[in-house]
Amino acid sequence: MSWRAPQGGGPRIPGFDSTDNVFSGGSAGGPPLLSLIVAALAVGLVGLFLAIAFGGSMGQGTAAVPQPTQPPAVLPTAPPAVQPTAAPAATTAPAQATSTPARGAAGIPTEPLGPALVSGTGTPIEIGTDVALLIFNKDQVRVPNGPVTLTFKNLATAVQHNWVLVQGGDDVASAVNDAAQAQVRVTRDSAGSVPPADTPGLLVATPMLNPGEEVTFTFQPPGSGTYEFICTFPGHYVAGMKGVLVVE
Ligand SMILES: [Cu+2]
Repeated sequence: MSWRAPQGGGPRIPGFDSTDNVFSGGSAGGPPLLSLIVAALAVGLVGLFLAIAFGGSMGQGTAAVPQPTQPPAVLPTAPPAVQPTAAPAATTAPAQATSTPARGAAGIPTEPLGPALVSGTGTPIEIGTDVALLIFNKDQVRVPNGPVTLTFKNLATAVQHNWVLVQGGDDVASAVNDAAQAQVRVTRDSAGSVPPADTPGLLVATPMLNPGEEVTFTFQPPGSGTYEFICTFPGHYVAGMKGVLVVE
């Protein structure tokens, strides 16, 4: 009986009263723990958002700084790379211009030459060639004493011709023709078969004209007299391609 009392009074001991433990622990610690957990979560979330916000903004700010720095670093580098490329191109052009005088020095004239060549205008005359034969279309032309403006036309369809006036007859013409042939060995081109300007007996000479070409120029004959004109293309003078200019 007595043992029931202590046992019955067992509930008086809080440690043995499971009901008390459950109610007392649950009712007293439940609300504070939840509040702490929620608060911790809230603080954690806020901290996380702040970390992301600041971290993101700082990250962007940090990345934005190097970006403006990189473009300037690339742009100054690109233009110098292009400019050195353009400079060599400009250097190539003068080299080509240098090769042009070299061809002129080879002895192929492109303009009329000779000591009788003058500027201005004179008595106009026109001399052509035959279409197929190695002859001029005029074997004698008469002009008054004074400047003469000649238009020479190569009317041939397949042969080069020129017009060369000499001070003298066949002897001088032959020597001038030989001087022209010698230029072929220098130029290695039939277009170079033109007597040099300082050839003795030469008055004026046109460049070698291709079929269909013509040239107009003015020259001053030394005075009244008869002057022989010839074509100095290889073989043409000896074939009879010549005529006379009579200055009255
Ligand atoms: Cu000819």
